[in-house]
Amino acid sequence: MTEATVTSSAWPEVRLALLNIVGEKGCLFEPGDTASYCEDWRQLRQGSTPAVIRPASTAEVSAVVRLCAEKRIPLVPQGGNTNMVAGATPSADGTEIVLSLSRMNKIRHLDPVDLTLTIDAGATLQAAQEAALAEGCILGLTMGSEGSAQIGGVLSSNAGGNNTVRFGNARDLVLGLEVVLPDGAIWNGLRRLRKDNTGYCLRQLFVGAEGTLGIITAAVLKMVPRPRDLALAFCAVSSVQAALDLLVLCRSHLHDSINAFEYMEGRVLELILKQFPETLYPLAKRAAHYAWVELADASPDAGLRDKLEAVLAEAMEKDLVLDAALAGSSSERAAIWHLREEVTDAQQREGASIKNDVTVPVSKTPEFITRATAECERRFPGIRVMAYGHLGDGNTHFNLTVPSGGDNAAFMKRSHEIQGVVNEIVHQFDGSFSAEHGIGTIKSYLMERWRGGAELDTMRKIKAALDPLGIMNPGKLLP
Ligand code: 2HG
Ligand code: ZN
Repeated sequence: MTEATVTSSAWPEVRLALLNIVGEKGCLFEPGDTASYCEDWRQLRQGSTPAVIRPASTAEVSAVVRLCAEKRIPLVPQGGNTNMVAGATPSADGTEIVLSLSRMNKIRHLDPVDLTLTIDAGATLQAAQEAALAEGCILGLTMGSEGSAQIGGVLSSNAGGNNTVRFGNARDLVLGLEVVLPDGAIWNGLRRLRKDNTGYCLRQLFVGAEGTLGIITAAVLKMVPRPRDLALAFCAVSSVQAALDLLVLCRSHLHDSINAFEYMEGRVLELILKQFPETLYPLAKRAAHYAWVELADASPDAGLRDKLEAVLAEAMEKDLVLDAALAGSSSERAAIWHLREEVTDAQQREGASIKNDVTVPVSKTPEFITRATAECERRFPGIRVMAYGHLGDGNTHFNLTVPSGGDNAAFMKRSHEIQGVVNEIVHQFDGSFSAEHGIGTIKSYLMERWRGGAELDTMRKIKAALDPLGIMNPGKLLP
């Protein structure tokens, strides 16, 4: 049981102790200063906190956690606050302290021979990528929010993104972690080893745990040599199935080079062009379905553009691809990716939207999209299905936008009912209701229904063993 100590008479003493640990610079107490930490960026949850604490070192994090454990004060770790499921938002009752990692943003070590980057949790993903690139390497993780998303949050939510098809999720990049445990102890597992077969894989317990088991303060991430040859095509394809057939064709010729394979329905692209009319559209005609195919190779002489053109020509003969634009320069490449990256903001501007970040086996994606679209349109007249995502991973963002002119609040009130319809279909395809965005506050109600029984029981036992006081990010992940 946690006590709402921050609202009690003990608070002045706690406040002083926090000031002693992190200093004035590390404490925000005024509502005007803490407000932006209290709301998720989608503005779905409005929390409240008496303090945002911003430690500058692992030792400070440890001292803050130790104090909070002693006083039974819940803590909400927060990175760049770009989470899709309100996983870093404090509760509304003002009893939880936000612990922001943003002042811990140093590169600790970078080794181009080991191909490892050791970095503080508060550094942004973009800063990590820039550091890697300066040594001729990259991190195999890229996403629209990388300028703000911080490494601790990226790992805690096991984020995915556009390169997962090649490099896996955030989880697959982690060789080592440093974690402050719920009693304040520091686990230094910052090992730069490719092989380390020594019992339970503790680091993977904290990746995807959404800060409910401890606070990630630093990580060792895998790098790869930077590609010296890249090819990117934006394709109009004849159907979702055609996009999938194109993926299979690309695999059979170019498997090792596929860096990204993304799909988008035509109506999603229309929404982007409506909300961002200045966006470049690189083809002569609009289409009902699109795919992005990116290839990368460490060799400058890989000839990827020619290889991609040859595969696209074959795909055109098979009527899979209707038209395609190949990026001829880095600015064209950026523009083509920009078209994909504007999707989240375009939906946000258009009005209320219910997100379903789902996966089914890759082979079932076309059938899933067709069935789920028909069912949603039948059950919720006027609803606008916005289906797109990481087809190479079977991960569809099956998002649902409010009917044109519809009431945003009334639509959002039906979230659970609408998600219920989608998730029943996901289940029929042996899929998952959360592919890469995690659970947070928004999706925790789904855990009982879809992960109940032995799986949820085991998760609860792990939580109770590591965080018996229940002070780490309460209300997230576990229902
Ligand atoms: C993407 O793939 C992100 O663009 C965001 O995962 C998806 O906004 C979304 O639902
Ligand atoms: Zn995504």
